Amino acid sequence: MTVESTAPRKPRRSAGSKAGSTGAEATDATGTQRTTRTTAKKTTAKKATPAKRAAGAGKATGAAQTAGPELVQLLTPEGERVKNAEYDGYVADITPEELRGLYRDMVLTRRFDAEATSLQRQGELGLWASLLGQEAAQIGSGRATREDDYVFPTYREHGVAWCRGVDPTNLLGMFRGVNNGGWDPNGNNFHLYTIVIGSQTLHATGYAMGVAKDGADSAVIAYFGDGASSQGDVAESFTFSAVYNAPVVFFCQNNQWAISEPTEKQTRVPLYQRAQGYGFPGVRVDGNDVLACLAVTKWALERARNGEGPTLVEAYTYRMGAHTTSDDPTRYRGDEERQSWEAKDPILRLRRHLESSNHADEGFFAELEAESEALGRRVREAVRAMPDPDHFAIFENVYADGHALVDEERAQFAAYQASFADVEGV
Ligand SMILES: Cc1ncc(C[n+]2csc(CCOP(=O)(O)OP(=O)(O)O)c2C)c(N)n1
Ligand SMILES: [Mg+2]
Repeated sequence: MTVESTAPRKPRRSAGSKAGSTGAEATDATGTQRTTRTTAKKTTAKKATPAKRAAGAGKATGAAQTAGPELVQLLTPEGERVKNAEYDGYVADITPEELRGLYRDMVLTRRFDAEATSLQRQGELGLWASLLGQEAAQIGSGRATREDDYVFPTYREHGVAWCRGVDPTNLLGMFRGVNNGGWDPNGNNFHLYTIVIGSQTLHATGYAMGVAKDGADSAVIAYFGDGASSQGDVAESFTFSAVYNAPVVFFCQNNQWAISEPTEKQTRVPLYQRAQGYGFPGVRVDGNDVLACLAVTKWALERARNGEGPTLVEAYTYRMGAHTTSDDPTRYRGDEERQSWEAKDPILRLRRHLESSNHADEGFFAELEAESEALGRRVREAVRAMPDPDHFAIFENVYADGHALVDEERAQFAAYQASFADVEGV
């Protein structure tokens, strides 16, 4: 059984109940209980090198990545299509052309993301949060949404933005520091990036409650991370969406890390199981399997549209790169962990499937490569051409009708600017 229903069930062995265990226990993706941090450290410490010890619990997070009874998977890492009675129906009519489309989405998103990372290194952006490794989770779920659905992202949802039709160059303005957002959220029903961790789940819940009151049959989807799951905002969103039966999907990308904190420090149980306590279903999907992410998100959105309320989807994936360009992951995790996830690369897996099913030929891949190059060029040129904002623009969108404090701050800033008037060359 993959879906956590709200029906009463046999109690699970409670976390940390095993005699003599000093650490919490959680069920991993293989469906077996694993002992987290404290005991994991003890058992691995013997052979661990200093670097491995520094990675600490990270070793445990990297260990449990094979498909198990809890993980919904439709494509194996080798690209083999596996049957799933519950979710096959949601992708049963997918055409080879659509499969190629998903592949193209992932390749172009990765290319855009790599370009943005390079642009940050070249000083063109102040910061970048890479989605490397999370392409399937984002493209699968993003392509499951309908035009009239509304999406509330974090700051890493570049693939979802792509699916919503937001021009990728628009994502870069905020990271360059030339605007406060970069796109009209209502243009594509894709809210602005949200940096305050977890807060967008509340925005999404409130919005979804409004959708229900309007009697619309659209749905709302909120993206957040494993670390965000510890935020009070997320807990409140779960409570409110449940009791108001709001048409919202909570899409948690469990990329195993919240900056330097491993997921197992956020929770004693797999994250998807949290939903049960709030009275709605939770499901864990292979976040590196674009087809499974598409199917599971379609199912969850359908529930929302049918008036069945919220769903929690935990996309089990991995952040292949640094948290942001300001982060150095070698300080808290080892290479082996990344290598184990490289073998499950979301793009490679779909490519293997396309090739073994004869759904794509060399010409397709070559054309896509050329398209990627062109996208990279377009993004570079667009960023370099972004004009600096008017220095006073920052004061314009704080309040609709002006505010005394903002007026005061504007005046202070004007005086500060004026103080440079006699400095040569300024
Ligand atoms: C309320 C709040 N607390 C702390 C931070 C600093 N912060 C930025 S990203 C981050 C980690 C988030 O991890 P996760 O939710 O797993 O998302 P990921 O970055 O892995 O996608 C933290 C703590 C913040 N932006 N907002
Ligand atoms: Mg995370």
